[in-house]
Amino acid sequence: RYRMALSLDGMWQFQFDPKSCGLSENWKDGLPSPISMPVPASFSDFFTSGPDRDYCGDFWYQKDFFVPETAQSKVQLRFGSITHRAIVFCNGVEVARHEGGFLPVVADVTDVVRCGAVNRVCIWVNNDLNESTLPCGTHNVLSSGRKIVKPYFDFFNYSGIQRSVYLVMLPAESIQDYEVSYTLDGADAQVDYKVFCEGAGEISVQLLDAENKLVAEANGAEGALCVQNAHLWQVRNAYLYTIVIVLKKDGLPVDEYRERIGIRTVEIRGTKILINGKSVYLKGFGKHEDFDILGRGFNWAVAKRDFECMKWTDANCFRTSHYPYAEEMYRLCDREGIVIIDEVPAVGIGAGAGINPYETFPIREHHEQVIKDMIARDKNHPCVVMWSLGNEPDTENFPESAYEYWHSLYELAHETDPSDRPVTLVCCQNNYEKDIVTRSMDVVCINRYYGWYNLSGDLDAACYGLNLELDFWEKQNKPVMITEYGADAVAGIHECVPEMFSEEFQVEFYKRQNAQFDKRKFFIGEHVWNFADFATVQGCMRVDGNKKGLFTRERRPKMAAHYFRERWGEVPDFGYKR
Ligand code: BDP
Repeated sequence: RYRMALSLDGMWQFQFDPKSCGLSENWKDGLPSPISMPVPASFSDFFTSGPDRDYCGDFWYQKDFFVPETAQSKVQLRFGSITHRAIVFCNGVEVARHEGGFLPVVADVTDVVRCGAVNRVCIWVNNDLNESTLPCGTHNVLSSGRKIVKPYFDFFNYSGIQRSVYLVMLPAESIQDYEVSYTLDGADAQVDYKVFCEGAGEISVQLLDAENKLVAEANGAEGALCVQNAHLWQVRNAYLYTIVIVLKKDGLPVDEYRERIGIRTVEIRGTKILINGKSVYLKGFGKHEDFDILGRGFNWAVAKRDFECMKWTDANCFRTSHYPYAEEMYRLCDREGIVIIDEVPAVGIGAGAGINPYETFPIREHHEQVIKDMIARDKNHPCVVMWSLGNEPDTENFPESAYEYWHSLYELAHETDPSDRPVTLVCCQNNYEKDIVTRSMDVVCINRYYGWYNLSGDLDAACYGLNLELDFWEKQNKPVMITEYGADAVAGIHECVPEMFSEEFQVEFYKRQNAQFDKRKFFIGEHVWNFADFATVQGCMRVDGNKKGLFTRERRPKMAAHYFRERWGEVPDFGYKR
């Protein structure tokens, strides 16, 4: 009633800027010779030439849009993300600058837009990687002058405007943000809230149940809503309330904001993770935002298919490896009762060969900012049960520096989250005895490739090595889960004797290792690597991308998907290994 959002998705204008002359030549006013480009989508896979598909450097987007005469007092452009960095110009005026490709960019354009007229947004974007960016990487320059990006990570460096864009219109005095946290008391629950507004006024808050019946209300910017006989948000059995926040001035409403929330608690106790006081076993996947043609572009149809595939396997959880995903995914998880481990794009922190990344990579400040921004965006989603500070950094070569770096981030995440969820860091196949960071997290998350990258093909030796390691973790008295394990399988390759790359080997790999996990009471979850096959840079280890998916890139099940469907069908969400 008081605010409005208009979608600007669709065809935009686009142009590469290989000489980086766009800023000095004022492309902010209009691109000299643009082509059309769909938004949201990664630009890469539309192109039929290698240099275009693999383009690394500056590029621009442009769109003309109409702002209604009736626009509210405040006008914003909101991008779900722009990968990896951007400067946004509206009608030729710079309105936002942003570093990092996986969280929203909001530009206040109130002072530069013309209402009842056509306006123009032009965006300088850059997708290069270095050791001060997250994710980390570098580039080589070919003799032709063309740059080739070298990611320190195993996914294609898709970029562009990969999520939806909105023109947002708000009243002069508006609700900016809110936060909630929960305590359970027998059958009842208390929802503590805080509302943040721009401009003064009275605030009232209501909680409606799923039938839109009022169950609790309170007044003030801070307070508590008491819910009798609360319906809890449970894993794979979500119940959502609606929080309605109204801002009033002189007794009259000037803004209203509604959002679905779920009442649930998350807590670590001993070697268990408890949701609503009950120990949960996390079954699911490391995923990617990745699909044919779209690259990393958000698409509702792909998201729908992914959820159907996840539910079909009886999964209850995924990790947003290796960056925060589009917000739409979190809303779907809230609704489906699927749990998320939410990860920042801190991947590739390690230079090997005696170089201490914590002294040489200038990333700390940006890393802290991304953690704060991710928590700010996702804090109210019931589906998010844990924050992941990063994936597979170097934790063994400079253990003290690593501890100092990661532990300060661990504390930052705890301080930032109003409901103080568990915090983790996902560690790689390393010298786990030397690594003192991983064991200091709330949950130990390990990525292990016994039988694939090491002890390749030898599943007896793989199980032996895995058990040696599990004995070590057992002594740490922490909850432990595997956040990645897997074997590449090229769909359609079958063998009588399971050999690497066949579908039979992939099944055997998982069966053997799962049998080891099942014997360990402190083991709280298994995340297959990966949900689906995905695009990577080319290389001698990759046949048309990474083939560790349980599903193919077009989301057809491999044999291992059928195997997990059977297994997870028998592993309950709650109370497993009590
Ligand atoms: C792990 C990485 C993941 C890779 C995977 C693999 O965390 O991003 O895709 O290995 O090699 O180390 O398949």
